[in-house]
Amino acid sequence: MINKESPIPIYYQIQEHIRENINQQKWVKGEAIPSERILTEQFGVSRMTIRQAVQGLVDEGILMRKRGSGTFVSNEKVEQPLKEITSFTKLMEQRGMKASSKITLFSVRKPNEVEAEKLQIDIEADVYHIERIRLGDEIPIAIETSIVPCSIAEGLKEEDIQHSLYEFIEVKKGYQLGDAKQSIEAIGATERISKLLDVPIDSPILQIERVANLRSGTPLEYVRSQYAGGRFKFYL
Ligand code: 16G
Repeated sequence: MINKESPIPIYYQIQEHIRENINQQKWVKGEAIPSERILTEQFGVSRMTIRQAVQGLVDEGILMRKRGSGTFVSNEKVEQPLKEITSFTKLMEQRGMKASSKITLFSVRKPNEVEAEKLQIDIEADVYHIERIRLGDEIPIAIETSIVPCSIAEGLKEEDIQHSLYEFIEVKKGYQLGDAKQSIEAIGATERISKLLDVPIDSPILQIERVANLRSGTPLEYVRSQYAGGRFKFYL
């Protein structure tokens, strides 16, 4: 299978084989690929070469590592429509994926000037500061930092944001969601983003900033998020 005399680097030849296996659906999307040991035997090359080949495809987003359970063929990207406000939990459920969150910060504090202006609240009013890593089928997809006025989400608990913030707002507080203003820009993964989303440093990230309003027009949330560019896309 591998031509060691060829000027084409061996790791590259292996990557071509792997791509072909995926295109021909011998290796199925969402399923684990054979272990390094098996690939080493199959291709008759060193483990180092297999690692180099696999890492390149992971960096491209074609393969994906799941901590503790191996390397998988990536699924399609998660798509989010931009014409309506969709909760992350609902978006995942619609796609038959399991949504989960790791809460990295949950506190009540005073807003800074930008936050107070975006949320149209007094600088002395309290806000919830929520930072979550959002996962789909255990794969980290986004880091979300939401600032929400306490006057709207009073009584919000950790278990609520563990599940769905928007469900709390709609079901427990009885509000209806309205519209939002949102910007999307490209950045490279910083060291922190790279750690939290489990992507290489400098890999493409979609950075979102938005203010979401209740149906009444009152601002509900000022959110800044970083989405792994290889796992997510927006459409309109
Ligand atoms: C989406 C929203 C985010 C909101 C979250 C609530 C975008 C870009 N972001 O991720 O602003 O906080 O949903 O999700 O649409 P939850 O109801 O699952 O907590």
